[in-house]
Parts: sequence; C-alpha cells; structure tokens
Amino acid sequence: MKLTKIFVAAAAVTALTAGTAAAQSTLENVKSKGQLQCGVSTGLAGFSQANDQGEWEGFDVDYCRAVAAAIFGDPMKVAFTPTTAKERFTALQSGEIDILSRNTTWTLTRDVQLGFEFLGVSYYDGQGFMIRKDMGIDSAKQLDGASVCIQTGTTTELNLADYFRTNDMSFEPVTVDTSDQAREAYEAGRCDVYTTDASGLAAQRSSMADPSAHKILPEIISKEPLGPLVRHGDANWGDIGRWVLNAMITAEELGVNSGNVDDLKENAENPEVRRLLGTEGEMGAQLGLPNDFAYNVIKQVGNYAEVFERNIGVETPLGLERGLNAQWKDGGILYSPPYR
Ligand SMILES: N[C@@H](CCC(=O)N[C@@H](CS)C(=O)NCC(=O)O)C(=O)O
Repeated sequence: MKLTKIFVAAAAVTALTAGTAAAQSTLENVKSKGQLQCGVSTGLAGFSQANDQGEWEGFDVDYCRAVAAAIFGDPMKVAFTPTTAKERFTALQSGEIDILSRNTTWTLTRDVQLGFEFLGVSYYDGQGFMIRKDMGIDSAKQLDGASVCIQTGTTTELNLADYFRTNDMSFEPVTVDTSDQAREAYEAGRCDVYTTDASGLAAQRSSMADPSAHKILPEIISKEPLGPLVRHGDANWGDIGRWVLNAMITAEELGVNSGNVDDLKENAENPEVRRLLGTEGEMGAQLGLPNDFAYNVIKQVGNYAEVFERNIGVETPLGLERGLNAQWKDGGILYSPPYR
C-alpha cells in the first residue's frame, strides 16, 4: 500500500515535470520574460555595435528586433548579450540566450555536433585578407611567411590553415579574442595581414584611423554563409526564427516595405502579399504568432533590403554591394521559400 502511494506520488511528480517542460517552450519562456535575449558580437560596425546611448544597432541586431516585433509587436522588447567568437556557442547551449545573431557561419559540425539549428542565411560571405597598401602586394599568393591577425574560435582560423597549406605557404598566427583586439593589433603593426569574413573586413576598415591606407586582396578563400541559430530540440522556435528571416526576404521580393506596408495591408490583391501580411490565411497562427506578425516585422524593422542598406549598404561607411545577397531575380542567391 505504502509502496503504491510512493509510486503514484513519483508518477505525479514526473507528470508535473514533463508538463512544465512542455509548457516551457522557448516561445512561452520568451513571452513570460517579456523580452527576447539575443546574442550578438562584442562590437562590429554595421553588424552589431552599441551606439553612444548604449543602444545596440546593426544588421544582426535588426534581425533580433524583427523576431521581437514578430512575437511582441514591439522591436524594442529584446535585450542583447555581447559574445566573443569563442563564447557564443556556450551562451546558446546554456540557455543564457534564446537566439544567436552574430556573423556565424553555418557548418556541419556546428549544426550537428554542437547541437544547433541554423535558420537560414542572412548574409552570404567569404573569407578575405586585408593588408596595408604600402606592403605593395596584390595577391594572397604573395603572403608566404606573413604574420596574420586572427580571431580564435572562428572558421577563419581553420580556413587560413587550409589555404596556406594548400598553397604550400607558411604563416605566423597572431591570435586575439575580439574584433577590437584584432583591429588594434593590425593597426599597431603586430601583424602584416588581417583575415576574417569579407564583410567583417569592410566593417573593420570603416573603423580604422585611415581606411584608405588599407586594401582588401582579391582572393576569397571560403564560403561563409552567415545566419541566425538556435538550440536543437525546439522545432517551433526554429520555425519562428526561420520564417521571420524569410518574411523579410519575401517582403523585398514582393516589393513590400515599411513605407507601403500599411497601404498594402488594406488594399493588396496579390495573394502572397495578403498571406504575408496576415489578411489572408493562417500563416502566423501555424507558428503560434499573430497572423500579422510579418506586417509588424516589415512596419517596425523593414524588409531585407531596408535593413541591408541602412546598416551595411553602399551608402554606409562599410559600403557593401548586394552581390550574392541580391534577390535571386536580380542575379543574387537570396531566395525565400514561398509564403503559403
Ligand atoms: N563567420 C566566422 C567568423 C565570425 C567572427 O567572429 N568574426 C569576427 C571578425 S569579423 C567578429 O565578428 N568579431 C566580433 C567580436 O569579436 O565581437 C565564424 O562564424 O566563425
């Protein structure tokens, strides 16, 4: 009798715990905290950087604002956790952050062994090299024996070793933990070359004392598909992040932006625009979000092009062209699956 009681009590506790675990989906957890906790970098111009007022700004930051807009209808309901390249994965695994949006390359090992889910590609990049112009070289093939500034915990480190080995060249690594340290080391002449994602080189050059004294060599030695990621194990949370990114890309493709989205919500006849903005279908409800979640994303943060141009585009100090990140209809490879 006593044993039965214990068994029943134990079963009840198990059921309760399981119930709690099920109730504690990431979406529910974020809603109950009242804000999204987003991991970004420690500071990289155009991508994620705190401004003079301490507010985070940038391309990677805006994606987190878009997720907050989708969930709360308010892009400010997000807190940012700066992470170094090395720390970022532990921060996500431990639950300290809900999502990581920080120029992170999608690789097999990160996806599978580290237990993450990449939600798409927000920026197609590749690794490049920057040197001082007065070094007088034009090609990465001339870098034999160079000292190279490089950040730890990155794909950059691994690609660099591959590239030099393949080309039968040697290098001397000067390793640092943050992009600020990398830039300072390079500017102080502690290394001949600075290597990272090409977008990162543009960002770093824009923050240098004399950007015109440096040049980026033509070789791009790797594929760096950068995008947001979450932990394995909560498929709905992954779906939300994936379809927020897709909403921004689709909005650009369909010509929906923060300026015309109100008008289109009222008057659009194109069925895909109507589904995107929640005036037709149940796209949001399928994700556990309001049906007009993408309307909030576009109205409050913007479509992909608006976010790109505002933070990193040709009119900004980074001056990045769309290149591969143009829509598939414009010669790029940006391609969202359909909103249906
Ligand atoms: N995409 C590469 C490199 C990412 C990376 O951390 N790049 C540096 C240089 S651009 C950076 O963002 N640093 C920002 C920081 O240290 O906070 C990766 O995922 O490993």
